Order: sequence, then C-alpha cells, then structure tokens
Amino acid sequence: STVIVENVDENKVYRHTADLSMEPGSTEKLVESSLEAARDELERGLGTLLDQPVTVRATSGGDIPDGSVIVGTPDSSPAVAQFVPAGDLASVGDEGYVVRSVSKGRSNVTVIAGNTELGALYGTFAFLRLIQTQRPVQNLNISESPKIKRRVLNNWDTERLYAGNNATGTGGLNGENGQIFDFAATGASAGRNLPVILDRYIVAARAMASVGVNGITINNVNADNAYLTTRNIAQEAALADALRPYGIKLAVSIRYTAPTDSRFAPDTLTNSQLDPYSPAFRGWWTRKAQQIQASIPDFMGFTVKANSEGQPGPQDFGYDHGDGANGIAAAVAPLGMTIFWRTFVYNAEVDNDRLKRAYLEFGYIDDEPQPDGTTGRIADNVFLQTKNGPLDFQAREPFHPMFGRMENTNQAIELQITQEYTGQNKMLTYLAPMWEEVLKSDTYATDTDGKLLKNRLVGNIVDGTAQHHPDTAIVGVANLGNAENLTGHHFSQANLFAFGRQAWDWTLKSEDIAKDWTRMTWSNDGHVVSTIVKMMMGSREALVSYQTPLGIGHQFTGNHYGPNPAEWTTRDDWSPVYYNKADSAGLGFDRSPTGSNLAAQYFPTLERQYGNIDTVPENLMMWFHHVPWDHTMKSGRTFWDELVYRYQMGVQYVTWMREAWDSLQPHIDARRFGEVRAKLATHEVDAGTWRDTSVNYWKEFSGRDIPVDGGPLS
Ligand code: GCW
Repeated sequence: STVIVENVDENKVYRHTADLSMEPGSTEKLVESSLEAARDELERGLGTLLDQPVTVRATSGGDIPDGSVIVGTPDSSPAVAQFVPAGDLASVGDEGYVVRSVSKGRSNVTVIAGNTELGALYGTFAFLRLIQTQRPVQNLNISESPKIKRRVLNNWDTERLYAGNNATGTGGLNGENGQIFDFAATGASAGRNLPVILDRYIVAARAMASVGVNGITINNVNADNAYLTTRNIAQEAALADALRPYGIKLAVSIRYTAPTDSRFAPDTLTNSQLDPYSPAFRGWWTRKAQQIQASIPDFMGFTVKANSEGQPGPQDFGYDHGDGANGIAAAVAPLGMTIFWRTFVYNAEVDNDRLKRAYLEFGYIDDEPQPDGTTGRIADNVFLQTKNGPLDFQAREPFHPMFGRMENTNQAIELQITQEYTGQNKMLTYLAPMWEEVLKSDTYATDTDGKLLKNRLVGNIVDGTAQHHPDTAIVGVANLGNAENLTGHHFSQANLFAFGRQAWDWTLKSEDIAKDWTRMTWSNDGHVVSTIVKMMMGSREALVSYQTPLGIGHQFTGNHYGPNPAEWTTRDDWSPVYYNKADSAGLGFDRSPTGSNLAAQYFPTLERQYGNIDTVPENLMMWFHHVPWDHTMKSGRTFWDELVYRYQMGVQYVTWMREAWDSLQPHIDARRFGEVRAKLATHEVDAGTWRDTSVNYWKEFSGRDIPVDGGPLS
C-alpha cells in the first residue's frame, strides 16, 4: 500500500530546545510535526498490520495507486482539499477528523483529514485501530470530535507508582523509583536524565496520542518546587518539545507557597506577602509563568493541591479557596494559562463526616453574587478538579455531590487510572465500567427554577452541555512508569486506553472499549476476545465484592492494598473503623437524615433515594446507612447472609478468571501468558485474604454464623 503525506513542513517550529536528542542506541525517533508523526504511524502500522512493505509518497499528483491512504489537512494537501473540503470539516473542530473512502480514477483511496495536523494524527490512529481490530475499511465515512476539550493525565511522579523498577510508591527526583520521566534535580545528570529523551517517553506519547490524551501534569500534586527551578524548566522544555508533535501539552503541580522558596532567590516573597490579592503575590506568579512560557510557549498552567493533607494554601493566610485560585489565575490569565485547583479537602473542623467537607468549603463560592451581576466567584481560567466520588478513589462510590451543584464554575472530573485502591500492580481490574457508571449517573440537577435539566448526567456536567460551559476537562491520575510495558500489569494498559477513549467520548460503552483493546493487544480470535472481555467486564464488580461490598468505604491497610477492618490509625477519617462503624446492631455509616446527612448534598430526587434504606441502591447501602444485620435484601437473604455471599462471589470470580486465562494458553505468547498467570495467582490468594479477614471480623459483631451457601470460607 501507499501512504501519501504532502507538504510535511520541515521548518515548522515544533521545538524550542536547540539540543534535543534521544539517548544513544534508541529505537524510537523524534518527529518534527504531527503530520510527520501521522506519516510514520501509517508507515509502521500498515507495514506490520498488513505485513507488506509500504511506499511513502510526498505528492498526490499523477496516478494514485489503488489502496492508497492520504493523510493531511486541506491546507497541507491538495488531495485532501479535493476529497474533504474545508466545509466538510467545519463541524469537527481543532482536534476532530474525517476518514473517508473515495474513488479516484480506478483507485479506491482512504483520505484521513483534519482541520489541524493533530486532527489528522488522531484520524490516523483511529484508522489504524479499525485495521488492527479487523473492522471493514472499504466504505468509510467517519466524522469524530472530542466531547471534552482537555483530556489530561496527572502524573504523580512520587506516589502510587505501580509500574516500574522499585515502584514502591515513594521516591523523588533523580531516582529510578519507577517514574516514567527522569528529571535531574541537582548535580550532574547520569546521562539518562532529561533533557535526554528516552525511548519510553516517545512510546508513551504515541500511546497517549493514540487515544487522544492532550495534556499531562508531570509531577505529583504533593508538589516539589524543584519543578519551577530554572534547571528543571530547561528539562521540561525538552520533554514538551518531544511530546508536542503528539499534541500533548505540559502542566506542572505547584505549592501555593512556592514564592517563599529560597531556591528562587533573589526573587522570593515572605509569608506575609502571600496575600492572593496583592501585586507582590500575583507578580511573582506572572514572572514564573512568563519564564516557563519563554521555553514552553504552549504550557497549559498549574495544578494546585491547597489546604489538603498538609499542603499549604490560602486558608493559612486568611483567605478561602476562591481567593487563592483566582489570585494565581489572574496572574497567569494574560498568558493564556489555566489553573486546575483540586477540591480534595477534608478539614475535620468543617464537619464530622469527611465526605461532606469539600462541598462545604467550595459550594458557597459558586453561589456568591458578583459585582458585575453574575453569580459565582471562581474565575473563568480555573477548573475545580474534583475526584469522581466524595471519599477517595474507592472502587465504588456515589458520584461527588459537587457535580451539578457548581453550575457557575468550570469543573474537571479527576479519575484514578493508577490502581491505588483497586489492586495496584497485582490485581486485574478493568476500571472503565466504574468510570462509565460515574459518567452516566443521573445527577437529577435542576435549574434555578427547580426544573430538571434535560442533559444532566455527570458526563453532561463535565462536557459542559448541562450547564453551558465552553471550557471542559477530564483528568486521569496516570499509571505510567518505567516498566517495559509502561503500566506494570499488562491489563493495566486497558485502563489507560479506556481513560483516553472515554475522555474523548464518555458515551462509549466500556465493553466496546474492552473489545477494541483486547483485539489490539491480545488477539482477534473470537473465542479469545469474548473470554478476555468477559474477564475484564466483571473484574471491577468482583473487586468491589471481595473488598468493600454493598457500599462500605475504605477498609484498607496503610499501603492501600490489603484489608484491615479493625484498624484505627492516627486519625478518624483515615481509619477503617470510622467507615465501617461495626457494632452489634449492624454495619455501615449513617449518612441519611438520622446521621451526617450527606444525602442532602445531592439534588432532591437522589437525596430522597439515598436517604432511605428502602430505596438506596444496595450497592451503596452502607455508604448511606448503618444496616441492621437482619435487614431483608432484594435477594430475600438477610443483610448478613448477603454480605458473606458477596465476599464469596467476588473471590469465586477471581478463581474463574484464573481458570479462564489458563484455558487461553494456546492462543497467547508464552511470556505474556506467564506474566498474567502469575499475577492472577497472587490476585486469587489476596482476594481470599480480603474475604476471610473481613468476614471473620464482621462475625465478631454480627454474632451470626457464616451461612453454608456462602461457600468455602477458609
Ligand atoms: O488517595 C490519596 C492518596 C495520596 C494522594 C491524595 C490526593 C497525592 O493516598 O497519595 O496524594 O489522595 O489525591 O491528593
């Protein structure tokens, strides 16, 4: 086949670092532009998928061979302009694409077109996906554009890393602690640190672009000011240059008090100057942002964790989150930058129930009348970045009550791709069904007259269609590391893949995404696909069942992997006992009107549903109620019997997954088969530990026997 890419602009200024270079002996390459990337992907992708040599041509003049693929923009390519005129591309925007089958003379040709080179690159990946999944490509007429504008990863470089050498979850700059990117904070670089570009950065960039991820905050939200030093900015610029052709923009996490850090001397402030309204504070952030922008012109902005888990913030200086966010936002607005201000706050003085605290700290800011007659104080270039649920990335939570409640504020949803509470690098847990559940949850949000909104799913809130926000964002806490397969567990790649696909179009079905991934990763054989997809699709519900069934929250040991329901740690709201409230009457946290009444933070329909034990969904029962041991469940079983049954079912599912995987041995290459098999063996044992530890502990309170049909509890 022939790939035609015209006018790749070799002079395009995609780079801002003169000496950008790959490590010696690298197999990946630095590309200059998105169109060059598209050309290389087609050449490499078609070559391997079709097992045929590919001819690359730089002109569409003359005869076009049958089966050719033409990629570009109407500006770059006369052929693209002819077959996909600008008018046809009008609706797909800056990042969308059209893929179309056309005839020219006696040749059938595929044209991949975008308004921008990046759109053409996204179309290229979509086309390759069709071939890789063995879909028909004869009569294509596809138009696609993303539903959410900013599809961003947060790379916590020092925490919750489960995908690399020595990935202990702790570490720092300048260490092989499992990180994907190697920054040198101090001293001479070992030769492999940035600005040197490693193969894996390019592999990761290609993977991210293939699913439409277009931004990454490169460091942990528990931020190290080193990322704002001149030395690091030079390294960040090199990384930004390498990722730019793939449409991936950089952001950095910052500490609110960075201006006081002596590393920035002589340009430092004192604590008393950290008033977010002061010219000193704003001026400092403007200068810092200007310095970054000088070497990274498309730098996105800053992610901020403030007054959260010991991080400093505006409250330390007598201001609230709105003041703080707006202060930095005003400083960077003239530079076109954005602030992602996290809402993961849970100050115990605010309320007894940790889950209510974020809305109490942020909600009123959204309701405040402004001098210009509008409502809501948060600036337009700020996103409040809110985790999907009100606790902390548990395998099942109700959606966060702030979604829908903050109608005057840009809201980004934060999902966790790295499997902190969902099996880390040991358990096979496909998270897309959880994200689908969240994004498709009905908020029952109403307008100011109390009338139900027409588009009011969490996804509609996030994509701006519910409450008319033009700027939109979805964030995934990344699971990339320096492991050869980038994610540690082979199946964790599915979570990154699914995040990107759902970020692009949250209305997709997680099962269809699993099918694509399985075909692209393992096999197109029907039996293999259906077996693996079935394993994946039930894996999250199984995890919920053997870890935290029926809506019970956080029962983890300190490392967030194993169970410890009896534990009280240094503070209530980190302690399993605070969440389970086990006693002789029952189990679960009363957040109904007789308890903390978190239910009342939701819109009225859900407030009523969650607040009543007879109408709350059973999978969230203990999230909202202290459930009596003998409460009758839908199955007819008592709550106690149902609880034990759930734990048992969860473990049995893992046993089934292990057996199902074993049955696929003839179809899977030996190395990956063995690696997944070993993980599944651990997974099964550890799921059993969850069940046994939990059930035996609950039994001390329930005083009831383990039901016989609960299966073989060891
Ligand atoms: O879930 C907790 C994690 C922390 C994390 C924090 C947060 C980066 O255990 O590792 O800190 O959430 O989201 O800020």
